[in-house]
Order: sequence, then C-alpha cells, then structure tokens
Amino acid sequence: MDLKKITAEIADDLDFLKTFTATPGNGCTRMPFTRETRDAAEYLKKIMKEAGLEVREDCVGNIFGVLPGRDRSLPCIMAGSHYDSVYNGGDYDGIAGVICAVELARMLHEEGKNLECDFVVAAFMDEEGCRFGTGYFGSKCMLGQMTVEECKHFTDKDDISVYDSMKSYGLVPEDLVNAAWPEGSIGHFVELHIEQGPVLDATSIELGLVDCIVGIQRYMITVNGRSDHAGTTPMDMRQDAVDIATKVISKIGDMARAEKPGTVATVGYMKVTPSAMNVVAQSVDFSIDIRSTENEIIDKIASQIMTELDKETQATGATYSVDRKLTITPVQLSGAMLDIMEGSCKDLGYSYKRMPSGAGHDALAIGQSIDTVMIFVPSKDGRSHCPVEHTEYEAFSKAVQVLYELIQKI
Ligand code: HGY
Ligand code: MN
Ligand code: MN
Ligand code: MN
Repeated sequence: MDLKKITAEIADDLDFLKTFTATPGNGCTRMPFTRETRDAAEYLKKIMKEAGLEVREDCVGNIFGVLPGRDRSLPCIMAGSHYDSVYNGGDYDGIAGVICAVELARMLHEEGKNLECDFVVAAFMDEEGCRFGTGYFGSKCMLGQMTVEECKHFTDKDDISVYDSMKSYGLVPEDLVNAAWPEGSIGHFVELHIEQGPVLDATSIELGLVDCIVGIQRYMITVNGRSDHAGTTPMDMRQDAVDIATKVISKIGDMARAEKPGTVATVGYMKVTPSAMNVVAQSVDFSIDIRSTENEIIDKIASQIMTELDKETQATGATYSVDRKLTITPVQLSGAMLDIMEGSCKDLGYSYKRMPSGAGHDALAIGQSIDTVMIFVPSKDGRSHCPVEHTEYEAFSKAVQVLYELIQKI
C-alpha cells in the first residue's frame, strides 16, 4: 500500500476544501444550506465520480457515493462523516472523515475490488447543529427521524428556519421523508474523525478506537424579565434577566464537576435583549449543552438547572421558557469491529487506545440503531472547533489503512 500516495490525495482534497469557508483566514465556517456547503457538495460529488462511485445528493443535502457490491441486495457498509462546520471552526472536523471514506473507495476501485455488499461513502449535512442549535440533521433524515414540523420550528439567529433555509438552498422540505433509507439497508457504519480532545496527542498514541460516545441534551433557555431604567430602578424592584440568568449559569459548571469524569456542561451562546448599557435587561437567551456517558447524569444536571431557574425567577416574578433542541442517549459502539481494528493496529504496528468520545458525531445518531464504530486520529494540543485545529495528514493515512482492512473483514 502506497501510504505516500494516500497521504497526498487526502492532503490535496482537504487543502482544496479549506477554501469553502465564509470566514477565510479565520477558520472554517461552513453553515448548512449556504454557498459554502453548496461549493463543498459540488467538489465532493466530483471526486466521488472520479473514484468510480455512483453519486447522488439526496433531498436534504446529504451526498452519497456508492461502489456497487457483488450482491447489491445485502445491507451496505457505509463510511463517512459531515461536511458542515461550526463557526470559525477547524479544517478537519467532519470533512476529513468524508475525504478518508472517499480515499477508501479510491483504493478499492484502483485495486479492482468490489466488496460483497455496496460500499457507500456518506457526506452528511448539518451534523453540528451550530446554525439552528440542533444536531445530526442529515444523518437523522437518513434514519427517518426528522419531521417537516421540526424544520419549521428550529430557527437560526436571524430567525430563519431550517425549512426556509432548505427552500432557499433549492430543496423541497416536504420531500425530507424520502431521505430515509429502508430499514435494514445499512449493515454497518464506520466514521473516521479527529479526536477533538487531548488524549492521543498528549500520550503520543497514533489511533483511538472509540468504544462509546456520550449522550447529549441541548436546550435554549429564555429568561423573561422586565426592561427598566438602569439608573432609577431600585435593586429590589427589578426583574433583571441578566442577574437571574447569570446566577443560574454560574452554578452549571460545578454541577458537571460534581459528576463522573467525562461529564460536561457548557453555555456557549448567550444573547441579551435589548443589550444596552443603561437598560435593565428585558430578556436573556442562553444555550445549554450537557454530556455524559450516563444518561441519568445528564437528566440530573438538566433537572438541577431547571430547579435553579425556578428559584431565581420566582424570587423576582420573572419567568423562563425552555426550548429542548436535542436529546440523544449515549451509545456503545461495535465490539466486533473494535476487535478487528485492534488486530489491524497490532499487525500494522500502530499504537492505539480504546477510548470514549466526548464529542457527538453522526456515529452517535446512527449507532443508536446500526452496528457502528469510530476511529480517531490525534488533534494537536487537543484543540478543535477553532481555527488552530490541526492533525498531521500522515495520521489520516494510518487510520485509512486500518479501515481498509476493516471494511474487507466485516
Ligand atoms: O458538538 C459536537 O460534539 C460535534 O462536534 N458535533
Ligand atoms: Mn464538530
Ligand atoms: Mn465532527
Ligand atoms: Mn502539519
């Protein structure tokens, strides 16, 4: 196997895809249903065709490339990841897994190999949920777990719904039911992804064999206070939405720290209205993202937060509302596929470590019902979801080698 060639092909594709960003020079910003995803989609379709795949873009923006198997009636093996990003994110999150899946197809095609079943390369739309505060949109559509109503409900910070953004992208949201694959048509899903954390880089381990992925609950909270004059309103007469929200937010970190390692809770988005220095805040919107390998812990933290919101709002007569954006349970990944990958790492002489994933992935949604596994490559200094995100291209080729054996041994 010509590792240099594989590395060069992966590098060329990722270097080109880096240009499809709304924030050149300041990370990758490739929001769903935008110019940037359109350009990336056209590039992905081009290289999939060149790799000899049957290519199609489905009715929600997912891209699939199929290398026919010897028996097309069998459940397929699917490999891929997402091609959207967060705001000012890195150049490898998601898209590297798509490109490595294309590379696997190239290798099979160039060796004239066809698997017993179809081999499908998948590029999912809107895994991040960054624009609409959701998550796993494309893969959930493929699983038949998304509704047009939800598309109308979820909106971005300009109040544009998923529904309207799909229409302006040239899609017909009502068609999304047709994005669902038939029950049982996908036999295995394999996702290569950057670790996005510090473990592999800090221990100089080459590959991560992911055995479980945390569950996630995401909420958007709105604290409804009352705007008042900042100078004349006595402190005991206020319904100050910022005062209330920050009292609750200041406790969330300790709620997570009190639980088992790997439990995290984050407030990443906050908006104050009317956001003026001399006006007591009318309202505050803030996001909550809670994760753990144990669902009971996630439920416990969510309930602790609501209790604090009850307490702080009742004390002042203010109110709050909760928009539950995402609920997805932790998933255990395929022991059989992990064992195969472990054998390959030993044969190939790559250091490896079985480990959980603190990041969600399309594998989190797909692994709820389909035999799924992930392989990680190191993230430099553990940084991700930021412009400095970096992984050496050679790391991808090592993981591709392991996956190349896996997809032929499953
Ligand atoms: O948020 C996540 O964990 C992933 O990057 N979508
Ligand atoms: Mn991400
Ligand atoms: Mn990702
Ligand atoms: Mn480098």
